[in-house]
Amino acid sequence: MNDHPAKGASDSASGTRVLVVHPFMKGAPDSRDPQARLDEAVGLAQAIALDVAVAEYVSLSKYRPSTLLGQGTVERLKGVIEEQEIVLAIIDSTLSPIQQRNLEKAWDCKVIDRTGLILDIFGARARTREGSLQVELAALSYQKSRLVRSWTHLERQRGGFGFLGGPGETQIETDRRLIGERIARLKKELEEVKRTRDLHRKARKRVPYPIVALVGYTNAGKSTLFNRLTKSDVFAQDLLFATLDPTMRGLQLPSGRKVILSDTVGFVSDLPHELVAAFRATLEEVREADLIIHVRDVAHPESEAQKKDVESVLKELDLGSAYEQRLIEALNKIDLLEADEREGALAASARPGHKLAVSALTGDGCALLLERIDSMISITMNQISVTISLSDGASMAWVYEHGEVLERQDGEDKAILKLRLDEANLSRLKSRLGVTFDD
Ligand SMILES: Nc1nc2c(ncn2[C@@H]2O[C@H](COP(=O)(O)OP(=O)(O)O)[C@@H](O)[C@H]2O)c(=O)[nH]1
Ligand SMILES: [Mg+2]
Repeated sequence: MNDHPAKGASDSASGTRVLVVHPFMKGAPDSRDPQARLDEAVGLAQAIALDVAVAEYVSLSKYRPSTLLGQGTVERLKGVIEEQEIVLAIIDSTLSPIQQRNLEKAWDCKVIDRTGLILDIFGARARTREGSLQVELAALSYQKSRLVRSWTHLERQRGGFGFLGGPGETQIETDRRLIGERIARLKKELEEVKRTRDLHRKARKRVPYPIVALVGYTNAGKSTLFNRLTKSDVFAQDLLFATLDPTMRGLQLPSGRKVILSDTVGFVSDLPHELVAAFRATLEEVREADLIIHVRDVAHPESEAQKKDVESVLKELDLGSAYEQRLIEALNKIDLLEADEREGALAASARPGHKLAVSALTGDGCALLLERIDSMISITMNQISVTISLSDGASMAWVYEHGEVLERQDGEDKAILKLRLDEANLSRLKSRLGVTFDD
């Protein structure tokens, strides 16, 4: 069980010292690479500035109801926790409330599971009202389910008295009722926020610069790329809100055009289903982005599956038709590829298109990426509104073929369309008869 040494990690961060454990079933049918899983969990912990002192994966030969981990492992880790002055242990799995409590007792430190950790991250990162509400809702539902599941145990512990509740009511029931009420209130508020969402979005759209959002899996290298691209940029330091929100920074492109770069919360594999809504809400900002950079770890064993996950979520975010026109796929970590694979990737990115090979670590390909962002932003900036007669089928078809239709309002005999066009097509459209440009 202890055949892989505990990995010492950064001691530079001043945050809470944590232990990260990724337990996996020995010989489970779909057992994926445990090291990759562990790396992801460590990445998640670092996302909220926890100081990962020790990280290891542990194979389980059987499921142990009391502590999940085997007794030998629990004892061995107790030594590690004491020696390393760990104050928080993260178990990258689902713990029952009883397992959580037993581990806390055995180790004399706080213990959280994967859902708890992800909830914390979402809570720290939610930027919109809708995002915060969704996260709070998920957190309360999580808490409530824990109360339900620990019911018998706690009731016995309390001796069955219910001092605080009504007649015959136990504390747990009171807690559940309070949480239930809070959940109902949150749901109502959430409805309201969703209803007025579009109004807010329009108001916020007045940010004077286009927004470029980095999306992708945790550990794909989003933050590294974010730092690399904005590192020596004076505009980044100039922006007032750069200091207020560390996940947004200004960036001046080679042409001199200024944009805001936004580092979003990362995707995680096997996201607990009760967190899906909260996760989507934290991605709300991506809907406002003028350009999306999908950062991929091409050296990851599950790179293709991750790509599909990200794409299917993006599709559901209601980003408008043909959002792919506003997307760049950054094939990151090419420094980890074999030389010939790397050459192939770099050659591919020299061709015009939406794929670009980079290494956020070495800086390879980053200059080209900035240029590509520049040229794509100049395309996405041409947002226009035109009126086309409904009988002019040819113009209508042309617009759909060459542009991205963002909005369409059909009248009696005319339609008003809001669309994005690149420079060349814009001038072509201007020479078409029967198309009127609004304002
Ligand atoms: N070898 C290599 N490692 C990278 C590269 N980009 C990021 N990393 C490493 O991958 C890990 C996760 O990076 P991070 O930027 O935190 O990923 P994020 O979760 O997407 O923000 C860190 O250990 C980085 O040092 C790269 O281009 N090459
Ligand atoms: Mg990050």
